[in-house]
Amino acid sequence: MHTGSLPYKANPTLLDNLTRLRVSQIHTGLASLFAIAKAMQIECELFDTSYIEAEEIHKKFREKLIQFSPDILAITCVTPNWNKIKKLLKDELKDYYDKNPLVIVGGPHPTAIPETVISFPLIDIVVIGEGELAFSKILKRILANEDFDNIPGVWYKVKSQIIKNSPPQLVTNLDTLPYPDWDLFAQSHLIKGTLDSGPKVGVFNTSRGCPYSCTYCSTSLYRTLYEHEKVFHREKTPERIIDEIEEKYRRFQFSEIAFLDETFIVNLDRLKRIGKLYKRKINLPFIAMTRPETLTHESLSLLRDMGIKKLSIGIECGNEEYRKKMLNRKISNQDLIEKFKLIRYYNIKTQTTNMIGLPFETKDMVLETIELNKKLEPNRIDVYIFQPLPGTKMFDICVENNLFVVDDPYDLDFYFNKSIIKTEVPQDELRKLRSMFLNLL
Ligand code: B12
Ligand code: SF4
Repeated sequence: MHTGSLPYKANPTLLDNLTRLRVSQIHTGLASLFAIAKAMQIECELFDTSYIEAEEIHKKFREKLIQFSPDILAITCVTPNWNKIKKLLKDELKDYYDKNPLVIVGGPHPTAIPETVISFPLIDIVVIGEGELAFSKILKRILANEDFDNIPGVWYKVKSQIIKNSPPQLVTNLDTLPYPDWDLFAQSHLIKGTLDSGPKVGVFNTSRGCPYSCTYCSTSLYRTLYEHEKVFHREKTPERIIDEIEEKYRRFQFSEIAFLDETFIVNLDRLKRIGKLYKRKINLPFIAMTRPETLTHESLSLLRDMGIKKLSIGIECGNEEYRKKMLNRKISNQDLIEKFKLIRYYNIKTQTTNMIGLPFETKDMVLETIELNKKLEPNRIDVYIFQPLPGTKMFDICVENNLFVVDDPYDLDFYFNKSIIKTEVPQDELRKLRSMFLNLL
């Protein structure tokens, strides 16, 4: 085993998106982990593939390994990056890097299928779920030259034996988290759009644990994972949120804010309290995501008074029955139309997110989604071709019904441009239908 026995120089390299994303944001999960590592005086560098051409990634990674010579590689992994990460580790660690670093992988993909991820020979540790508590303990153990037993949410290898510790623990009080550390990210992550001169956007999480359970989303997996915890949805206090934004504003002077919470409005009382402080102390335009159910005169007037620019709202499918039964989203089309009217009344822009190519979805149903978007009159429409995410109910439905048309169900297209399941509507037609959405604008 090479864990716990090496003389660690304690240099975790945090490896970001392994796909080139022209318009990407600071990864708030990694920023939180950087803060933890740095507080322990651990020297960190980021290998960030956001602005690297796909064919250059391996070469640049090799250069980074030589230049930084890390003892630990800490990797974040979403499902579409899994195969790329495996290839990178296999090609570059085995042949070009003789140091045998400790490889730790966390994020949504290992959280969904830890068994598969830890079984990959070059991976030593998998962190399931929220990473702060586990990562901090792992680093302490490394520094003390101890092994990783009894760290909740951590699976690790001793020789080839896999040790599975107890389920992960949630950070119950989010105010105890360190302020995210943005220093290792290129400043271009703050720039909105593809032009270097675009407005600067600061990204923040104010809560964790979406209270809903859509069948295609990883939230239901997370909820099951944390069944033993008393509270799943947690919120930072308004004071902490404002302080965090102010601290970052002093350093980075962004002109807009994007709140990354899955559902920004859960607790109206909290929104009121945030609203007051936000207006007085921050007063920057912002965007947020929320569930349509949460939109009322009261919540919308609060958001407007805070200076909201745009709300992003999931529609997903225009067929009411499919949306309710298959996606577990129970709002009616008529209510959606009313909600969007109400948003317009408050002069707030909207963006809808939609999926097409869902299991058993017919062409008529896709046309219903287009029709509904037409009625909602959003300012921006995002449409993704559905791909099942591991650990979700929809993934199980695809397995049960033998819908996968690929050998590897984790080989997802990063941009959700193609389907990997048997769809009622042929792929070419799906792409044509997709462009019909954009013609609505
Ligand atoms: C906002 C958001 C985005 C934003 C911003 C992401 C960002 N900059 O952080 C944008 C729009 C850019 C985005 C893009 C994508 N997203 Co997104 N996103 C989200 C959302 C709603 C919140 C993310 C967030 O802020 N979380 C809070 C932070 C603090 O948590 P975190 O990043 O997960 O990190 C924690 C843990 O995962 C863990 N961890 C993560 N990495 C590591 C690494 C190590 C070593 C350790 C120890 C721990 C660890 O510790 C962190 C701290 O607790 C989530 C839903 C969710 N519930 O998470 C989906 C979610 C993460 N996204 C998802 C997807 C699929 C994507 C895209 C692939 C889609 C696309 N092609 O556009 C890309 C991938 C981008 C990338 N490389 O990460 C899926 C991932 C599912 C999966 N199985 O992979 C999720 C879960 C939503 C879903 N559909 O279920 N996303
Ligand atoms: S509301 Fe959004 S984040 Fe919450 S379960 Fe549904 S899709 Fe996931």
